[in-house]
Formats: sequence, structure tokens, C-alpha cells
Amino acid sequence: MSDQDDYEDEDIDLSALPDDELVEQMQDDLYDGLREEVIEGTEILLERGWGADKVLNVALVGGMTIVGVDFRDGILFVPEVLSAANAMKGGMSILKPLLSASGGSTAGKMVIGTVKGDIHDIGKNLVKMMMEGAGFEVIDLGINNPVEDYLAALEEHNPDILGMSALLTTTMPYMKVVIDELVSRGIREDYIVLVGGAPLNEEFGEAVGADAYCRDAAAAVDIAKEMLAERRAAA
Ligand code: B1M
Repeated sequence: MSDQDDYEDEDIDLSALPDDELVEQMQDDLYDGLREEVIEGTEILLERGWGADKVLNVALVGGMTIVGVDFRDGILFVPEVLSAANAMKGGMSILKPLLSASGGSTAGKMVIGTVKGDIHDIGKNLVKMMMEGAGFEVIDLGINNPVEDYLAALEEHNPDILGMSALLTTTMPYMKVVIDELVSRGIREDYIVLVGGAPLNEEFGEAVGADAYCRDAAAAVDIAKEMLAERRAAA
């Protein structure tokens, strides 16, 4: 964005914009790392009756997709992407209680973490929110988890599901390290193992020995529910 654009942005009354222009403006603000503006836009869309999932997918994830393209093409660099991520997290903090609205119940338990070498956590955090919204208890191990962290959490929390996230082609193979370790300890079948992250696909999920690859947070919820129901029925 040019200085001129920045200057113009200062005068924009977000609440006066129609929905499509507001979304466009929010995506610009996310791109520019303007956390407060992204929060304000999120609140306005909710007040206008947008569902939390629609605000998330259309305004926030849509904005982050644009950031991703420019990051890939060398137009944006790490500091800018970090501030865009910070702005996105601002919007997500407003949506979190809504996405997690059902709270309290125990549809099942999940341990989730981003794998070793990888510090991307926005997608994982979304999965956590949506799983909590669907009534799951989620233990979040955060980022950069070596196999030992997963093993310790599985032992401590005895979850139904292990979820792993990776955003880099260089870190996604680490999922196999974790799964192989579960196999060699004879505990692989004790857990439903779900994997996700932008560079993965179904074929990869199968190749590393996961039970399923989850395209997005909503798919993670559906797959978790379905697999857990099957497992409980079989037991
Ligand atoms: Co990174 N980065 N990054 N980055 N970054 C990517 C992933 C990249 C594709 C950008 C690009 O080139 N276009 C590229 C990877 C290329 C590749 O591996 N082939 C890349 C790179 C190269 C890097 C660095 C190496 C850059 C550098 O330093 N030179 C570096 C690596 C650091 C490291 O991890 N060791 C790096 C750093 C960063 C930041 C720190 C600046 C920041 C992360 C901030 C944070 O997460 N707190 C960042 C960001 C923000 C991105 C992009 C722009 C956005 C990722 C994101 O949050 N997407 C990303 C480009 C892109 O993906 N568009 C990029 C939004 C999020 C909602 O989607 O994470 O896919 P996603 O999650 C989805 C699904 O994938 C799924 O559900 C989620 C919600 O629907 N899902 C799961 C995810 N995890 C799941 C787990 C499950 C189930 C589903 O478990 C059951």
C-alpha cells in the first residue's frame, strides 16, 4: 500500500461501508497489519448478522490468502506477514467465543500441536476453536513440537484424537516421525490421528499413516465426530 492509501485509510468510517466494501477494506487492513481496524470490521459484520464462520472465512481467511500470495511472490516479507497474522488473531479473538459457543460438553478429547521446526499456528488455533465449538476438549501444545512433547501429552491427557499441523513442506514429513514412534511403542491404535495444513493432501495423510487428512477446520470437526462415533460403536 502506498502512503497515499495509508492516509486515505485513516478517514474511512468502516460502519458506513456496505458489506462487500467493508470486507475489501478489512482485507486491506489485515494486509497492512491494522489489528484494531480488523477487530472493528469483525464486530460490525457480526452486528449486521453475519455468522462467525462467514466472517472468518470470507473476511479473515480471504485476507490472509492474499497475504500468502504476496509473501510467496516476494512482495511481502516476514515482519509484514507477522503483523498481518497479528491483525488476523485480533479478529479471531472476537470470533472465538462464538465459534466455541457450545462449550462445557465433552464430545471427546483432542491433543493438537504444530510439528517440530514449524511456528505457524493460525490454522491450528482455528481447528482448536472449531473443535471446542463442537464440544471437544482440546489440549493445545502450541508450536514447534518434537515427538517427545506429543508422547508426554498423550500419556498425561489420554485423548481420543491426536491432531498435528504443518505449514511447510520441510516440516510436514515430521508427522511420520511422530506416527512411527506411536507404532513402535504399540500405541498407534489407541488414538485417531488427524493431520492438516496447507501443503498436505489426502495422499500425504495416507502415506504418513494418519487416519485422515483434514482440509480445513470444519472438515477436522466433521471427521473427528465421524471417526470417534465409529470407534465408539465398534467398542
Ligand atoms: Co509462513 N509460509 N513462513 N509464515 N506463511 C507459508 C506457509 C508459505 C506457503 C508462504 C508462501 O510462500 N506462499 C511458505 C511455505 C512454502 C512451503 O513450505 N512450500 C511459508 C514460508 C516459506 C515461511 C518461512 C520459511 C519464511 C522465511 O522465514 N523465509 C517461515 C518459516 C518459519 C517456521 O515455521 N519455521 C515462515 C514464517 C511465517 C510467519 C511467522 C511470518 C507467519 C506465521 C505466523 C503464525 O502462524 N503465527 C507466516 C504466515 C502467516 C504464512 C502464511 C502467509 C499464512 C498461513 C496461515 O496462517 N494461513 C502462509 C501462506 C498461506 O498459507 N497462504 C505461509 C491461514 C490459515 C487459516 O490456514 O494454516 O492452512 P492454514 O490452516 C487451515 C488448514 O490448513 C487446516 O485448517 C486450517 C483452518 O481452516 N489445518 C488443519 C491446519 N492445521 C491443521 C491441523 C489439523 C487439521 C486441519 O489437525 C487435525
